[in-house]
Amino acid sequence: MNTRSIRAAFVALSLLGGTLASTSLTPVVAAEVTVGQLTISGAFARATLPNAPVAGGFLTIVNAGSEADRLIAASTPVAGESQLHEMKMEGDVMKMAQLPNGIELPAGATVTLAPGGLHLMFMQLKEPLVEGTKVPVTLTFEKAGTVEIELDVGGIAAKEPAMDHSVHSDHGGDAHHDHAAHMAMDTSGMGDEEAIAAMQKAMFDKPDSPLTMGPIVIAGDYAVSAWAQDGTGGRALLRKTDKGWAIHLCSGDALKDAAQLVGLGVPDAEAQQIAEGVAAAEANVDPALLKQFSAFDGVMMVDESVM
Ligand SMILES: [Cu+2]
Repeated sequence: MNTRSIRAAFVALSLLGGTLASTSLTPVVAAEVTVGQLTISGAFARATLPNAPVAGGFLTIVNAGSEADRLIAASTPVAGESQLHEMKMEGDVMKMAQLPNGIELPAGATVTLAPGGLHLMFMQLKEPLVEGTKVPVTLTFEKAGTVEIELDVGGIAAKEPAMDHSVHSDHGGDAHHDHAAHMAMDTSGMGDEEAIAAMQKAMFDKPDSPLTMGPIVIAGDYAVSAWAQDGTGGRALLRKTDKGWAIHLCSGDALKDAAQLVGLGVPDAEAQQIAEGVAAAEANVDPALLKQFSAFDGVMMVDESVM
């Protein structure tokens, strides 16, 4: 996953941050692991949907040495490829990028890989990450060498390792987490469609660039909603969680295709229902607007973007 920038993703992840901030988790405490002068703690990952293509890993590294070191690689048997990533806000645009030179660990410093900032990125996932399990990861440091750690898999929107209050994501991602606090809204008492529309309006709509919501198609705990704004647009795949509807990912035409929905983790029956529902609902939509719904290029994982 290379650099990708979209305002939509920023807005969407604000929503996740706001509504799923404190998911209850299995009470496990990530073990501390030491290699040379480095201590790694609070290692965790988020549970993923079946067929999710990517997942993130988070941890804290304390360099107690007098020399800088560098995290240069990560690998795990559960993913075809592992990368070191950063995610940061530039204005109101979210950017995620691979760090080809790794992650610098200055002497005496504590470096946190946390939602919203630096993270391990696991791609080509071979199996879903299941809450309550552990994922083995090998970290390679320039000087300290190689070490095996385990990530505790938390809930799908976990923001920190379960029960480990010594680790907080003080740097990385606070911009949108703070933002999220303002954007969190109570949609209890609303119907599903009304709640999704209201929350996307609350997130995206601006006086100088109004949001147009397209059809919203709901199947079980999944929904696809189309939106347009400023001559562009896309579709969002949402999941119903115990905290309400949350945007799982953003894309364009992939989200009107049953096979692609399945590939993105939606169960067969719901994928079929959504594809049929979108086709029916969009049959009457102005072609110019439809074109905007198709404008979103690729797939932006919002769950993983909350990193
Ligand atoms: Cu990433």
